[in-house]
Amino acid sequence: MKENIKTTFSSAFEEDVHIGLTTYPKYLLSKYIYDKKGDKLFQDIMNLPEYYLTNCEFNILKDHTSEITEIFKSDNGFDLIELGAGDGKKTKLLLKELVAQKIHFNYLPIDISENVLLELEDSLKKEIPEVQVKIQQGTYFKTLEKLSDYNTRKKVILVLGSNIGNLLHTDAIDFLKHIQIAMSDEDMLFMGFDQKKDPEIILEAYNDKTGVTAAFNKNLLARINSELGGNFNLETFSHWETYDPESGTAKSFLVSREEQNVSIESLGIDIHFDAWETIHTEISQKYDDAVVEWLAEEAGLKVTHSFVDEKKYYKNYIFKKQ
Ligand code: AVI
Repeated sequence: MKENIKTTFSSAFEEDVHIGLTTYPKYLLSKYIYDKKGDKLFQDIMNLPEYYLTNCEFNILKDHTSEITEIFKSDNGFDLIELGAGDGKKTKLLLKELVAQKIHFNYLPIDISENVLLELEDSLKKEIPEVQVKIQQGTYFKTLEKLSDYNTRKKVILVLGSNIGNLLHTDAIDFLKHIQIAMSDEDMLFMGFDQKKDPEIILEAYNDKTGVTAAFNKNLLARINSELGGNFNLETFSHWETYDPESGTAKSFLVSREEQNVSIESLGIDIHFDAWETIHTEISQKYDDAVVEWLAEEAGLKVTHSFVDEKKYYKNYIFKKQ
């Protein structure tokens, strides 16, 4: 590897790639998987038969819709705020029920992507025109801060998809704390947590036969090639998944199948890989009640309700401030 001399970077992506690939063992941050191609690959993952998470959460929302909306509602209406709204397929189950019950609420989906929000707004206009939608473009935390001024009536914050699982416990506590700070006493947080289960099922979910997850993982390298002038040969890296049933942590890696040098033009560096050297790319944490309760406690929250699917693969919890 050449001398590590670069100290100014033109983007956070550039800086994080530099740090991750010049550290031992090498790593890249999973948030950078999600460019346009990465978003599309994640959509494809959600449609895979092996990726049980989406269906399990859909079934929980479908089977417990009226129970959940009953807990959400409040005499003078409420604001339903969703972090990372996506296509809203699962949320629409709740929205339809709230409309059918003539419950007063506003729906405020937050997403980093304006495109996603406009598409969601459009589909809601067609499918459930009664819903009052106010899209909020921005990062979760900045928008949440703005929304904490929004304290005239009850807030219910939705975070679906077990997105928290991509964070280490310390970062997950930080994330929950930020939400807790934006909440007042009657507010609620409704969040999905993928559960510990047969390790075989977890490994299959992150290592599908068709290779979609491998392409999703390798999109990190594809992005470095297209945005930072890298010359990664994607064929020389294998996607590898592990699951530790003790900690509940699924880990994704890219493994270099040969000794090689990769150059990244905008960083002005060559990265050396030994044969079988790894890049750690993502964690997908699996939980049980004890861990969820501990995370909540650490963040100043408490669990008030939980809902599980038939197979007990996935749970949605409701939290309030302690
Ligand atoms: C977005 N996130 C919750 C997914 C997960 O299950 O960790 C991302 C993903 N990675 C591989 N497959 C799906």
